[in-house]
Amino acid sequence: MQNLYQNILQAKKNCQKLLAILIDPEKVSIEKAIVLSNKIKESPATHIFVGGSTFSGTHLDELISVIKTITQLPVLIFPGHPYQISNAADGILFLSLLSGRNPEYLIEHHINSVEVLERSDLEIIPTGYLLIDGGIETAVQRVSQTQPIDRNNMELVYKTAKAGEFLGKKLIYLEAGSGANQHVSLEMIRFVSQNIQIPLIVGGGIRTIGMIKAVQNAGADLVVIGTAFEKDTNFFDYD
Ligand code: 1GP
Repeated sequence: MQNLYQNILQAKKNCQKLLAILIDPEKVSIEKAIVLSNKIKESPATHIFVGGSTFSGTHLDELISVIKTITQLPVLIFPGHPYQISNAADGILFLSLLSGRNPEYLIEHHINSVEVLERSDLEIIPTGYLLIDGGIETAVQRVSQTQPIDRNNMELVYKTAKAGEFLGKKLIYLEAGSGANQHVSLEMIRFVSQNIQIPLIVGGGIRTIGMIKAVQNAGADLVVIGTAFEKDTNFFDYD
């Protein structure tokens, strides 16, 4: 069994930056997953994330199994609902939407996930998830019926992330939302990463290799890209 969290911590300790490619099961068929996985194998990705706020289909287990037959990379799911949990993955970012005040996304879905998680072999990684305004109304916002935090509100984002750390979250995830116009600002990433001890994930609206590097240099330990790679699987060839 892999020790996903320990590996993330170790990478942080060694200043090794991590990169996850997001596969949204809502948009990706099994056929497309095969193409994407083969491309991911040649890319610098260190993790594969599988998730999407609106997914309600039935091919999740198969999709993850296919990905895992093609790549050796760890697959982490980050479900917005208990029915988006798949035991075919290696681990789960067990998210609390700390930027919002909707009890369903703070505790209710978690309670409803207990039975399925107890039966699974997934490594469970408690994660504080903060939605930051990225200039568009995102699916997370719509589905969770919560508002993102203003992208300039450093203090609130920092205090929310820090409260998450005090609550025992093992990761903080700053999310501008898939397809965001603007990723989380470098200033905010710098401020949060300098003031928390746990690893920081940043995703949403990161569209170029230059942006990946800038976000990593600002302090993100793990960067997530979805749309840019999905639209152009040659994304990493332009380095
Ligand atoms: C993962 O939602 C992001 O955090 C993915 O965003 O699709 O904009 O890369 P993009």
